[in-house]
Amino acid sequence: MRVLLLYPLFPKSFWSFDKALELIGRKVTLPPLSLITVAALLPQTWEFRLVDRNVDYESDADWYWADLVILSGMIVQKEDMQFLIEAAKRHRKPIAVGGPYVTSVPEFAQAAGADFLVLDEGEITLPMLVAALERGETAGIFRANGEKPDITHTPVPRFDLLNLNAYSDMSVQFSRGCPY
Ligand code: B12
Repeated sequence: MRVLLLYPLFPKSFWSFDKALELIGRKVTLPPLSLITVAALLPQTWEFRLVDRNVDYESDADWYWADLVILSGMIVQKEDMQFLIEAAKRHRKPIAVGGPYVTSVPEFAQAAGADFLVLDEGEITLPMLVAALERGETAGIFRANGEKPDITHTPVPRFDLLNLNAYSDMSVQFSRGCPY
């Protein structure tokens, strides 16, 4: 399975730090830790390409290469998420979406035409996606139903998929969940 992981554009804001980043020759502050974690959780016999659209754009060859497209994102990225879901449909590629925004507002991704909604925490719901794909299913909604993963079992994210020189900082995950 060839998986194209796409991280949608952030609008310019305080958090983009674009002028400061220009001074140090970097494009973005932090990498998409979600997508490199998702890549580590999927079967490692699969092939992955990651495009952070805040760094570079995917090519026609990337779309052609992919068997499955995977998106993540926050509420501020919803405009580009919508664009990418529609682009996947135009390219006739199955698209699975997850992460904070679609977990909060799944109807957004459904209305945009996403095939698989893989919600909540990927440690629990990604195996459901893999099983559905193995059964030949072409759509589905997967939820963790309140179950929480033990992140000490989460594999090391696939940092090798990133263009490390594009970022001013790196992130690591050391805890999960807010008690409130
Ligand atoms: C790091 C971070 C940032 C970084 C972003 C770095 C980056 N490139 O991603 C910075 C500091 C820039 C940032 C800024 C903002 N952030 Co922020 N941020 C976080 C934070 C603290 C951690 C995210 C993270 O990397 N977690 C570790 C990874 C591994 O976890 P994850 O992303 O959740 O992924 C897991 C699951 O969600 C799931 N998953 C995720 N994607 C996918 C995709 C698929 C297909 C599947 C199956 C599963 C899956 O599986 C993963 C493993 O379990 C979260 C809060 C939190 N503790 O989660 C908020 C959070 C994501 N941010 C949030 C917000 C609102 C913002 C801001 C808009 C705040 C503001 N008002 O300005 C800004 C926007 C930035 C901008 N440029 O405009 C919200 C998003 C809410 C929403 N529903 O969309 C969160 C959830 C905080 C909150 N509770 O409000 N943020």
